Amino acid sequence: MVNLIPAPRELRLTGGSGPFGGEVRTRVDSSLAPEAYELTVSHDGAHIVGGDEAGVFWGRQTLRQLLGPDAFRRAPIEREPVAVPYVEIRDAPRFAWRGFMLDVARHFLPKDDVLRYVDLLAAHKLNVFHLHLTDDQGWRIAIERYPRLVEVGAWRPRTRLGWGEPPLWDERPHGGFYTQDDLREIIAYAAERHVTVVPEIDLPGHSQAAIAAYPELGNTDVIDTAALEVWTEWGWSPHVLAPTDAVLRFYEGVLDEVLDVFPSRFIHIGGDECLKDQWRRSATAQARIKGLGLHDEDELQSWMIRHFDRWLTARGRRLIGWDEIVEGGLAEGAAVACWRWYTGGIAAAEAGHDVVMCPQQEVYLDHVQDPGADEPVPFGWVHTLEDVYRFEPVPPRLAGTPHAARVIGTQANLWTEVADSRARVDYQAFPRLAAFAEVAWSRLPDPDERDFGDFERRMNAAHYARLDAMGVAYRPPTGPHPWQRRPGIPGRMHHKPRRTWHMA
Ligand code: TNX
Repeated sequence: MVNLIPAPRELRLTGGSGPFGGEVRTRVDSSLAPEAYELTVSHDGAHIVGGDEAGVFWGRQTLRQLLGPDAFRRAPIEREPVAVPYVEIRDAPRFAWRGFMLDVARHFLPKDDVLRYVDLLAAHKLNVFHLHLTDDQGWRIAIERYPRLVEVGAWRPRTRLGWGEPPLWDERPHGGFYTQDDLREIIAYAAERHVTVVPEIDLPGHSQAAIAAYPELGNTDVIDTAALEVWTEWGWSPHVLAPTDAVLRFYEGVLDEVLDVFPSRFIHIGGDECLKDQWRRSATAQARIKGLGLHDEDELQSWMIRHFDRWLTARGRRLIGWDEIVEGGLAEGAAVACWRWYTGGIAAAEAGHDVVMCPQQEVYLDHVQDPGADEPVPFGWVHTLEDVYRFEPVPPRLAGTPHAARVIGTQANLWTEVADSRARVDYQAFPRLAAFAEVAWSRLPDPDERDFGDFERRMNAAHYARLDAMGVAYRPPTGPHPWQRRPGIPGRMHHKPRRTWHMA
């Protein structure tokens, strides 16, 4: 809620234009909710009271918005004091989990660019940074006891450009990884900005890079995994982990080191898009199914997920996975990141599990943002800025029921099959991530009642200038700049689905 005290009353702030400096008095008052804040600007100065340190920090971000676009530069450039209107703002987030997932596996993003994304998230009051660290096309976290994961798994000989037939290739080798100290640095930098970094180690599917590094992780009784390379295609790889004790021990070893680096309560273990064909043909997998008294391969996957659920719980952490982990029975303490419609999320919430809503039909930022012919390598469904602004994380089926509280938050996901550089990631993320941030933080009306015109006016009047000050290569409202197009590289676009919220 914002109460503007009538203009022209304003405070002149000097040196307040840097992100953290300024003549601002702050204090914590734990009678306010976590992350809540009160910001007062009056003749008496600028005051921020936060429910905790995070609340104070979010209050500072709001003050920064009031200071004008130059407050979003890395250092102050104002010589004159900046006029800030008198305000009294009481504010608190709707959701505790306001997330952004970046896929650094399909295309590696250097550490400095990841740090910059922490700044971008913090400026938008997003507080969870989910790093998708492993996939078929690359393994990005150094694991000391298994050095080949990055020696072999972090590199691929070439990269598929777009999605057409016959295939187009970028013949440059691609790769990269973060050392554990790089990740510690990212985590510490994020913590200073009240952002939690959640790691994802994807299993048992999306594991071809790991199998290429350690062939014994694959289903060696049905294929010759020694010949496997880090994948250069996009899509679903048939090469999945073998459901053996040795593989469980190996991944416990991986996760041991992950826990040592990442203080996050939640650890993401993937669980998505696991093709079960090799398990169907593997005598070892079938013997496991029989030995455990399971019905089928779906239950075998659940058994693996359950194993890591218990393993993480015993170490004081909690498992989160993609909504496939609901199939074949959900592990006890697991939380679900719901990416396929709202379906798995509704089932999980009704069964008493925490849910983060991130449906690809609504908030996948790798999906194309305009139906126009100039969009670079268009992929997925069209999610315009307005579509994202009208995204509602709590579906009608849960709204108003006690299960709604199980939706602990929402997340926008950016996969990088075709977003091969920082500029391309910026283009996909912005301006839509700004709309998403407002959805995640504010209590907006139901989708159809939202005032998108007002949001657009605020974007045009202020926020694009802030993004410019932060050096974000966003998609201009009029369409891509000529250098943002990728003529000749084919995409793969779907037809627009009906708004899915009404259906759920
Ligand atoms: C689905 S979302 C995937 C990713 C792809 C993405 C492309 C999810 C859990 N799996 O592997 O990159 O679609 O939009």
